[in-house]
Amino acid sequence: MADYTQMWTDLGLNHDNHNALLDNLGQAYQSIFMTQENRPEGMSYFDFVMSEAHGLRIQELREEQEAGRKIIGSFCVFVPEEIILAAGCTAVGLCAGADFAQEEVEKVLPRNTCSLIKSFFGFKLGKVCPYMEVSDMIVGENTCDGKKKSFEVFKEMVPNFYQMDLPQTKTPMARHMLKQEFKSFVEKLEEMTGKRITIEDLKQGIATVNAKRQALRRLSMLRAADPAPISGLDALLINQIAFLDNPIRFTEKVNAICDELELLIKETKGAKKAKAPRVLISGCPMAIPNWKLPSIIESTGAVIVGEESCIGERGQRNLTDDSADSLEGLMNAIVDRYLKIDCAVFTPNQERVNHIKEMSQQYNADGVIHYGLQFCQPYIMESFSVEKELEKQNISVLRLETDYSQEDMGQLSTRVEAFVEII
Ligand code: BJ8
Repeated sequence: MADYTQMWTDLGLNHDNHNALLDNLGQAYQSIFMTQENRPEGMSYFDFVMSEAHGLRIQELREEQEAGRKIIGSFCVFVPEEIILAAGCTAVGLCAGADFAQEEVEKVLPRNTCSLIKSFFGFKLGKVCPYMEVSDMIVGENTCDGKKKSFEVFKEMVPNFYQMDLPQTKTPMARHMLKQEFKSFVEKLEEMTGKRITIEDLKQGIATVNAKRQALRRLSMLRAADPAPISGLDALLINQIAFLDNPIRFTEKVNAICDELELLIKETKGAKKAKAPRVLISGCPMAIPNWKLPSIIESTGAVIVGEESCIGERGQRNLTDDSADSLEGLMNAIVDRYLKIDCAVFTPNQERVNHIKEMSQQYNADGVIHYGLQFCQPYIMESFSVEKELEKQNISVLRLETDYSQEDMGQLSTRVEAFVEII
């Protein structure tokens, strides 16, 4: 890796903390990803992106800034990338997948807050996330109570914070509200950039994001093969990188690895053995670098064949209709697309259970592991009805609750091994 010390200093990172984080991450990556057998060659690009996630990619973002682009950081798939690109800005997902500076975090947040929220506070307080520090604006969205109340504290720490309100139902009134919110977001970006978004800009933004989602969808579908041509860990990594990388380059690389996977499928070559137990993961998002549960699952010899998650199919599966020829029409299409996201903060949320059933069938899963982050009420509450409905269809379910610590590794492994044996 080149020397990025000056860049990190300019961004105000804390060197000691940041070096400690990079060391830990590097070791975890080596032991989790680089020890896998039968990895597709196309993974070398994604390994490279990861190795340069705090280096070259940040340098690129700073070069974009120098050329006049604004960088918009966010925590949720409800923040529309189409609109950000149309405004001539770049979207990045912010770090929220590892514990950091927990003692400091617990001075400002209750202990029983989910790990994802504590994580982004820790990255801010420990000054270790270059994506957060390079962002010209950070968007926080009112989804669960944990996020929206924690943003009241978080916005005191970041000068450039923008709060987006979101509905919790899908009624016509809720749709109207989301549309108003997205319109306000357009106005905010136009004010920041001093430029009006045109129909062409929005069509281009939609085309870029649709192409990215189509490539990820293609990758998902290829995992239906037996043997699965790519491990769940590698597929998750690609989905995580979708939030960091340049979208056009990323799309090309995902399509390239899909070409390779198609050949592997023809030759019945897989990342795991044929007839390996096939697991679908469903639940809370696994933000980078949260690889704990997938690595436990795949170390049993099982293969993860899909993620019903925002970093996975829930976040990426629907395309935005780009056929309208007015800004109003395109905005309507964007609202319709985003209202299809079946996050557990919505009530009722039958679409999510239906989608889990669909995914289990489509990817020939032998069982579903429901992953809930401790203290995440929306997903943990919903996990009971998910389990009931899946069991009616004879789909085996294991409900797990965990956090980002390593303390429950032994207990989780025991439960996952027992589950994999029976499916
Ligand atoms: S659209 S899933 S990315 S909100 S884990 S912070 S829900 S207490 S992350 Fe999410 Fe958007 Fe929904 Fe997707 Fe709260 Fe639960 Fe924590 Fe969560």
